[in-house]
Amino acid sequence: MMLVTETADKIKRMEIRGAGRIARAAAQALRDHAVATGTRDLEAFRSEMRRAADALVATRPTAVSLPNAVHIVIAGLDGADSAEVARESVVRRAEEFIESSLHAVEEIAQIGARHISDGDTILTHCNSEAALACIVTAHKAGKDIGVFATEVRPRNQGLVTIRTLNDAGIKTNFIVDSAVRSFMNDIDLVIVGADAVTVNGAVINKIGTSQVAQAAHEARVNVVVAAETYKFAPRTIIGEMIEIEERPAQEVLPDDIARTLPHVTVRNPGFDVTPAGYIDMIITEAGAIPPQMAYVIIREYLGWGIEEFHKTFEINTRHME
Ligand code: RI2
Repeated sequence: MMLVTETADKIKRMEIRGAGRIARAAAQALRDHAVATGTRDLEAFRSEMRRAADALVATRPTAVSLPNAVHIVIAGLDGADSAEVARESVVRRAEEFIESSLHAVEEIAQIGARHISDGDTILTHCNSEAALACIVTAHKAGKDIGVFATEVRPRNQGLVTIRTLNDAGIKTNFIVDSAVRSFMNDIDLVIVGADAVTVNGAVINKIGTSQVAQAAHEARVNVVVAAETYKFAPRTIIGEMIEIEERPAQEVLPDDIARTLPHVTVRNPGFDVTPAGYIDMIITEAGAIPPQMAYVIIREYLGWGIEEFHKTFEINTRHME
């Protein structure tokens, strides 16, 4: 479990962060763990892999890319008839997932770049490799673009974003989160990433995204979300809600100050929900879709329909009788 514990710790501490990156890191950790787990006993191998899967999924609750990736990687465990077959399946599925994830970001970049016109000023919030890939690809295609990037309190992911934009040679304005509305009239397009997309097309992304989208809506600026299909949340089909991670208070207010303010409670949700009505389109590797088509992605691309959940329903119904 050493490798898995290490990766899990890095994800928890946000040393590895970003919904796509944590999904690939989890797949890689499962792959390496499968190789390192030498047992020839099928049951022992299965339970070892399931323990590893649980440890990875438990690190951060919101980005659904993480459980989706883990689910994809260990999906062959049940059908395997030997530890060797199970091991091969984990290794193959993990490698395929990582490759397809990287490929998906490239596809999204191509599609997203077409939505950016010469002369556009784009606003992005937080640090999304999928959103940035669209912007950088448009720039590389010779389009003259400028970007407004937010600071992203409290973890300052905006610093990572402006480094990438700067290194690509893109003219960038760095603003505090609360300046978004002041500059919205200068913006042609908002592009953000996603940690999860629910069946009704709502997008869960870094805290502040919904304010950005609301300001854009008011100013009639289109909001585009760049999200790989594995960021769509299958369990929202059965009414499950996405858990919004609440992070430590110390990220917002240092302990020595907090101690002097006994009546003050810090609230630090990491994410918020932007309703489908504020989103013009979601760009996936399967093409650009209106947010209302989220169910089609969950069904056709992730392979989850309501049938997958029938077992859950049967158990619940029996329980109610
Ligand atoms: P990509 C990040 O979460 C941000 O909310 C970002 O918008 C989203 O994941 C998607 O990122 P965090 O890990 O997968 O910074 O597009 O909390 O890189």
